[in-house]
Amino acid sequence: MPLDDMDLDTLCVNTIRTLSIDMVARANSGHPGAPLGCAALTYTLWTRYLKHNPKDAAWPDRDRFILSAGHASALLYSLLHLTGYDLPLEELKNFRQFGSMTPGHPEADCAPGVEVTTGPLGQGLGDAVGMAIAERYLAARFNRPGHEIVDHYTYVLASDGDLMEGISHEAASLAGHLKLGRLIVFYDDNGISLEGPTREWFTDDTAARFRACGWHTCSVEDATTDIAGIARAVEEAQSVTDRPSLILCRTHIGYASPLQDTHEAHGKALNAEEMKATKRALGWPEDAVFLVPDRAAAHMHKAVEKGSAAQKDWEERFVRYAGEFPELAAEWRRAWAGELPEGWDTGLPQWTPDHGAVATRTAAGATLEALRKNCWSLIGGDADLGSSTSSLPKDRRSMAPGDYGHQNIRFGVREHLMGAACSGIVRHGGLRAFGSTFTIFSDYARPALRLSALMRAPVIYQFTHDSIGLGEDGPTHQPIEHLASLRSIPNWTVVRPADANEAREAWRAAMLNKDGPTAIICSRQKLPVLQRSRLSPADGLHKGAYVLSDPPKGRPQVILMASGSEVWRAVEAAGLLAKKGVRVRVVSFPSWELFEKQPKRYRDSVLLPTVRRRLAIEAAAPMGWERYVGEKGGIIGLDRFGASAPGEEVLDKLGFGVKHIVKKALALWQK
Ligand SMILES: Cc1ncc(C[n+]2csc(CCOP(=O)(O)OP(=O)(O)O)c2C)c(N)n1
Repeated sequence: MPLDDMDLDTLCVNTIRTLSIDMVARANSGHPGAPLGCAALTYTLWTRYLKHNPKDAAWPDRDRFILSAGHASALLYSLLHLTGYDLPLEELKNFRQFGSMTPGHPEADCAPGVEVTTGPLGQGLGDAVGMAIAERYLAARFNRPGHEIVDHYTYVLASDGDLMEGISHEAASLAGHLKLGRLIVFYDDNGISLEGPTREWFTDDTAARFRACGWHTCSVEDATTDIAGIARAVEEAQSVTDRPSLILCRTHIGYASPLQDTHEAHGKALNAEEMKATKRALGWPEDAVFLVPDRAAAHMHKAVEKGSAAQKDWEERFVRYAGEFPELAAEWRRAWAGELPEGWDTGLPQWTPDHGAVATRTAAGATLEALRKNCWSLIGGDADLGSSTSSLPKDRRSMAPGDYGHQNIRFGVREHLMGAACSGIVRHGGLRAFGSTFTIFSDYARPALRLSALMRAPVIYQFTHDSIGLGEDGPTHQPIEHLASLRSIPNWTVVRPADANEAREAWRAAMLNKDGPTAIICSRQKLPVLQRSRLSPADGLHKGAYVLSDPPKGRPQVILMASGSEVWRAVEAAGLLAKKGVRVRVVSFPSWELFEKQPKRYRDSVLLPTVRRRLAIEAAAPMGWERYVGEKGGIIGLDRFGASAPGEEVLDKLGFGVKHIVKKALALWQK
């Protein structure tokens, strides 16, 4: 059939299909199956329902589209190109090449319109829950009768793999509980995953599962081609406003190719013969490559006109809104410019030794309480440990189904989802997000933490119960390798405050970091508030490491450096060493990453290159401290798991007693 005779919808869908498989074939790598199967459903969504303006991918009230099945990236890139985003055909031809706008899996902002980084299955679904939460929170805060300034959907395309992953259970459960009616998920139910037919390992009744979690479900029998059926399902999902919706879409993976309905279609480029056969079956010229028929281009490009008009309408409505609510409008603009509200850090708590000993979790929590009051755009919560991590607001008011205008979110025992949702909230725009749990359970959020770093999403974590010092809960709850592990993630900032005042500064540093996630690592146990009239001020924390004290006279002979709960021990040890005639400098070292950002001159002024006798003290895996202590230095760390006993005793037994520190320092000094 000549292309001129092909009906317009089919022509457009086949353009998406063929572009996608051309990309994969050109790269000789990628995933042709899902784009062939899901082209019609995404085409229907993108051209009829998705509210977006390809010329302004950052328009705040756009619908969000999350490709949770990130391996189908060619599909997303084809849609972006065809609907008029700034993603030239040339970039489609450069699929999966170094420095292109079209990496193997979608990376946030690699091209305009790519909302989040996806690929590790299930993550996109978690991000989307965060986005839907952000939408409802902002709507509750800003919308006024007759002024629906925030009014958009979050759409997700999820695959079998997404729904097999554990995080999908967490996401379904919380989204259902919160009744996030503007979250609409398309499930690409093609019965095939990477290794073969899913009937051999995935036989859940997915619709029943989501319904049990409080979702609305509907299905499309032939989502490979039935555009009218897809449209009906979208409208049905949109009409259900009190529950999220799952649309089960029966599709054929690798549609029209010789590999249709087999797992070979999932992740292998079609060879030349298979490409020809597929194009023939689609009624396409079999030798055409990267062909975009004019009719298809013109039709899909209408998204620009439609989207610009929708955005213009929103902007006009916003002007009227700003006329009636100038203060809210000013707040809105500031937040969307990525700025914190004026006065965001005024009135933060201060501590003196007169307050007695204070756990850094308590101080961090008190700081958070003050920040939350100053800063409406900071939202987040805990994974069912808020009273232990001190992240609960005093009034205990939290987001609830239908009542979304509260800053605190009870994520429940769903750390992984909390991590992904926090990234989603931040990537939604207009908001900052935080999550809190025990440091040990950062493991449960690890895949999401890594992605937030990859996206440079400035999520803040308050991780507490930070070492063997937590005591009786024992080795299952005592983090050992977690500091090293978090520090090893590019773009992460780890801050482990030494006392209450450093905890406040840690929160300030986290709020000021717009470039990636920050973990504030806090103690369970109480720590003395350092005597700042004698020691340097706590705002030295912003430099990552700073001199806390120096010998009264003469050059230091030994440097003790420590983070968190070990700092006061280093200070005490320095006092005892002074009595033995050793001149000791004490360095509080809360953050390697902040320290590495300082000029060499500053770093040398703290670690004095000529003083080679340096001892690092940190109740965690020692890995990495070598770079700061040097060849002649030593480390008191942990190369074993902890033990269940009172915290001070465990610390003492495992080498963190002041006496042991003195002994090690003396040995270094005498070497
Ligand atoms: C967390 C995670 N585990 C494994 C993979 C590797 N992987 C990519 S796609 C896929 C499954 C493919 O099946 P499905 O999700 O149904 O996608 P389809 O075959 O329909 O394209 C797997 C295991 C991954 N991307 N993420």
